[in-house]
Amino acid sequence: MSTTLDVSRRAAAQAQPNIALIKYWGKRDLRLNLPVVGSLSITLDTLWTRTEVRFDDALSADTMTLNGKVDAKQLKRTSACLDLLRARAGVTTRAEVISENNFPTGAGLASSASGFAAMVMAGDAALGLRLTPAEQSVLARRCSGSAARSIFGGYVEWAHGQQADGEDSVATPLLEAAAWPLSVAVAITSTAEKAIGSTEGMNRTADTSPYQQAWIDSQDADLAEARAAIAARDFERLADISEHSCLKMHALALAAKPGLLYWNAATVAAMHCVRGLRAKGLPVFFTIDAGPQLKAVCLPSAAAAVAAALREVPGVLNVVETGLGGPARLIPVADLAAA
Ligand code: 2P0
Repeated sequence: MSTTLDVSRRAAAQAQPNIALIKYWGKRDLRLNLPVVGSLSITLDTLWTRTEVRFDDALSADTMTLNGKVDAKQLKRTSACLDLLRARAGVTTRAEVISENNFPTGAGLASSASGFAAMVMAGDAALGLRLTPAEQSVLARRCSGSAARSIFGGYVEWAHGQQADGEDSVATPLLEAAAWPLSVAVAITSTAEKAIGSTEGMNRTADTSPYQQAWIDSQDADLAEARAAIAARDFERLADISEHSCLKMHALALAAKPGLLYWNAATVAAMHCVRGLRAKGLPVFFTIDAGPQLKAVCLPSAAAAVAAALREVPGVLNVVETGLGGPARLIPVADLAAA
């Protein structure tokens, strides 16, 4: 087995964050990063991570640069992800990783989803592994759970899986973005990095929340309901089940000890704003992840009114409008330098 590469190899990829409508929260295997529940998401369009991976035998250690700054904090997880790629290739060559996000990192905007999906795709190409998208999804899952979903575009389901080795806990695309193009308005209420990361939050929840088993037991019905709503392009049905899953996940986490409170005052005000718009007949619902941003999902006909209303909510700093996007993809290495 070769432990070095003959030449310096590099590739770049772009992936977009995804937003879960039926949430992932909880791990059944920490090492393999297997979830206690399946989840279902939409991949976004105009928010992205672009990542270049360059394997070079001259390097003595991996390096990670995020948005132009050396990022020591992300290096451990980056190296762990690169180790999975190196193991597949049978090499020990270290890599330089250069990554750019066009949105705030670590603030509940799913930067780890797009980040690790892009890294796996670029690393795969740089090493010439020729993985299938499903294999990329499995590797991305091990780096960050939600990254499994960002390999694909549109509507995506990440399966809980049955196998002990986790190889069937993989995302699959349900429907292309163009088949039911929804709009998303992200209300940014803070750009600070969250105090408690998702992994820590999930583990605390599993250890201390009295609702953990109820969460697990009710997930399959929620997934079936969301799948049916998407198949029927039934917005009201998708809205109801998505808000339910979001509020249930937060109720579960709020009941941990100590309770996990990811919302700020503006998040709650924005929830009331969206509920008010919906009561007036606008096709819109909210979802919120492990951070204070609110994502309003709506039919494109309502997008301008939803964004305008959220901009008026006290404490909302900015509203980013986007549609649904496609899968992760390779990009020319030069694109990153131009970003
Ligand atoms: C989700 N979240 O389904 C849920 C809802 C946040 C709330 O996936 O520990 O960064 O890397 O597997 O994927 C965020 O968790 O967690 C997340 P790890 P990840 O989108």
